[in-house]
Amino acid sequence: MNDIFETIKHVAFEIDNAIKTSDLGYSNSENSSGEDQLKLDVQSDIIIEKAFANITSVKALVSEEKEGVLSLSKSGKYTLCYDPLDGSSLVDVNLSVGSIFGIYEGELEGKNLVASAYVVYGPRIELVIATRNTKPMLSRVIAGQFKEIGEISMNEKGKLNASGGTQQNWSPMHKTFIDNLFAEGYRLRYSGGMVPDLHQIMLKGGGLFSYPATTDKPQGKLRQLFEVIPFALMYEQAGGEAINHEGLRLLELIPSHPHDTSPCFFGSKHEITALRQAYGL
Ligand code: AHM
Ligand code: MG
Repeated sequence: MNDIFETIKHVAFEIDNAIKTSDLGYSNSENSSGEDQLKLDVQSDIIIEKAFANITSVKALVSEEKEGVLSLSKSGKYTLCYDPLDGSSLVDVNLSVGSIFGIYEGELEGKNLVASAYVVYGPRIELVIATRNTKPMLSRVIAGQFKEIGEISMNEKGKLNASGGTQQNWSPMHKTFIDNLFAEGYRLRYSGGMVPDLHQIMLKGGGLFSYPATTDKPQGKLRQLFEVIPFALMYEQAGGEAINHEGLRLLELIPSHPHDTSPCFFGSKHEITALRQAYGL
């Protein structure tokens, strides 16, 4: 998989450059989830597609910005599912955004995710890679090259709380749970970009990130293959947990369509235990 990780490093520089220099307007198209695509979403998708076109270990690409599965190398072992520019609507206000990659071997379901990676485009470029038997490894660009900084481990209990979705549309159960966390002293952190928000919680030791089922989005917003499942591996390998609203490990999700979404909760062990109690799971 090293060829895949090296290619991700390469595209990270290109996407970072596009973020810093390109037109921030909308394209004339929508993605499969019915969202207007920014020119940057499309450009980032093309950067990744071109970079992986000749990587023989990759048999197919599935992108948040493409409708179906794009076949690549016949001899390839892995399918790369990715969100080329998550949180892209935050670029115009100059907040951090990211790219997320899930590497699957076999059918596209949680149990077949073998590794995941994400890039944070912020004041610095950072990359985190996790596999089934390694903790998430943080690298940071220093003097034009990615340099390994160290493994990420979460504490048993954290202090941060990030809960997405329109609050008006939360269930009373979710609202009570979140209110109780704040009453216990948790601090709000939510930028609206899952990559920097989940990254912050992991690096600051722990806490909880939720994107719950809401009345307007009963299946949540975040996509299983490119967002939810890759980050579930990160959290589990860092010593945390990642479950859905029914208590199922996100790494056990079986999407029936590449763009399926799922309510999702990522956190340290203490907060996920509290969530299970509050949700009666
Ligand atoms: P995107 O893939 O269209 O950029 O949307 C994903 C983003 C996540 O980064 C973030 O956690 C969530 O959408 C924010 O949604 P909301 O504003 O509903 O809380
Ligand atoms: Mg996204």
